[in-house]
Amino acid sequence: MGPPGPPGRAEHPRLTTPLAGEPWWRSAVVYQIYPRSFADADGDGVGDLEGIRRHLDHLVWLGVDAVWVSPFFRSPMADFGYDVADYCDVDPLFGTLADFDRLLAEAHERGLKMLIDWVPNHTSNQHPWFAESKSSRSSPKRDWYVWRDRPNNWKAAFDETQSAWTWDEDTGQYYLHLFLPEQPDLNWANAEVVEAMHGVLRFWLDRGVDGFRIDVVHGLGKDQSFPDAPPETADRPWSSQNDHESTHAILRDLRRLVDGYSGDRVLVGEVYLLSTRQVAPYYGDGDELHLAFNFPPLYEPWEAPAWRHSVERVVEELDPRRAWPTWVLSNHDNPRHRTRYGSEARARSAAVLLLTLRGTPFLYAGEELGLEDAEISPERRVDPGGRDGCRAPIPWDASAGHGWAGEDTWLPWPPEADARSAAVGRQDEGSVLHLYRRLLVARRASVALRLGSWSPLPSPSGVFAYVREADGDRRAVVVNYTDDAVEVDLPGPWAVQVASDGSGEGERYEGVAGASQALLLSPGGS
Ligand code: TEU
Repeated sequence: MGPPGPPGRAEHPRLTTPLAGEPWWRSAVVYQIYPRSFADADGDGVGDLEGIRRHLDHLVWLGVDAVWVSPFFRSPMADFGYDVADYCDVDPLFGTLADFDRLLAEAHERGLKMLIDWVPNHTSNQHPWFAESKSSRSSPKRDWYVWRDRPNNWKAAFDETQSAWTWDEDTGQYYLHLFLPEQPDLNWANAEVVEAMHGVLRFWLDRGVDGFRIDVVHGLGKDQSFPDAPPETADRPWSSQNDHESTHAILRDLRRLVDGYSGDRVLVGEVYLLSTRQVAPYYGDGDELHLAFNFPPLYEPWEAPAWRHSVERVVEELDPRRAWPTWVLSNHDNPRHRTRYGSEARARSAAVLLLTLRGTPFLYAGEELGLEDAEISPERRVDPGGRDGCRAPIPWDASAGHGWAGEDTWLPWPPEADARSAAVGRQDEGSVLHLYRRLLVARRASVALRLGSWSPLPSPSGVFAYVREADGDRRAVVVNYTDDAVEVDLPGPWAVQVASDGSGEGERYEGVAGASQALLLSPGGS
């Protein structure tokens, strides 16, 4: 690794929106917190809301604009909170509603927006609605879930041998669950379900949240004839295939509800359909989701042609709709990109890419520390979907307990937890943590990076290069995906503003991108 870059002392200016009328979430960088794994204040080995509150200053120092907190609602935790038993209360494991209100107030005091996770496709089987629905065929809530005499061929998530239908002995019918049997699907074709779930959104909007990340949003509308999956895809979970037109009317109603509140509240949908063409319609005509996750880039290998293609797909599909893209490399469902790409140098370059593409980036807590997935021995496995590795606890310092109040954490620590801890990273200006901070400082100061246009630059094999531009402000980005230095001639002059390995920052760009290096360039340096 090259010498450390210049001191990361630059203060973060307040986020300004120089292009009048731009909602905050277009220029924002969102930071995902998986609450079990972030920080533990009460010593039970599981993170909690008070733990998050105590680390808000880390996020301010880092320079993110918004936080998305994965589910902390009452839950039997079959899917670690994505099985909700009460949408309007905090699970005692994570704290209380008062803890949430305090967290939200303190985030807002620091200028941070807060999104929460809304899980509308399914409840827990322990939710009182499901208990009532299951109690008899004539229950007034029978139709709140999906009951059928015969199953179709849909597969549940996590285990391709598992049907998406489970037989209920008591009432002699099957119920639908795109995920675990403990996660029965709500029936969004039922108007009472819609009204009840709108009530959940109002509950949190009235408390002041800035928006929602919507779980499995493409699952809501279902073909009421429940046709079989075609033979070619019958082995894949239906949760990654359900794409029915009736979802769009549901989304337009949600959008109207949310836009009725002041403050540019935002809906970010998890559209887990692995084609950008299928994701794009979920923005509607500016009247459905404000933002949608687009996962194809996350599943691309670390190769220039694959990324160029993936980014061009986004431009082609989203631009005609004037839909604003999102970018995500890591989350609580996938191996971290540091682990997937196989080296720290690549993970650093990926950070430059993530934070300079056109759209709203989502960071996953711990990626700013350069964390790898934890190794999970068979006896420590807890997740039915095999996703424990990326959910390892965040090491805050180099002490034995890494800043967690208890001794035994729910999952083991990630590799190099001492050296990668937040405290150690802060002391080292060459750390991954300081790289993220410099990139976030650069973004805040550049309208081109936050909101500008994007155009590809001609570049040699193994390199992906592009320009961002707005209001006379310009930045160029060069990402070298290869493990060799490559000459990349750009009509310049340019200066190195941020280098993934910290080398040459503030100096003239000499027309070479180092091995696995990415560069953010600003005009000048002649
Ligand atoms: O994920 C939806 C989803 O489709 C993923 O589960 C995906 O199939 C898998 O993780 C790929 O590895 C959301 C949540 O993000 C996830 O944590 C939940 O388990 C799931 O919904 C059910 O609520």
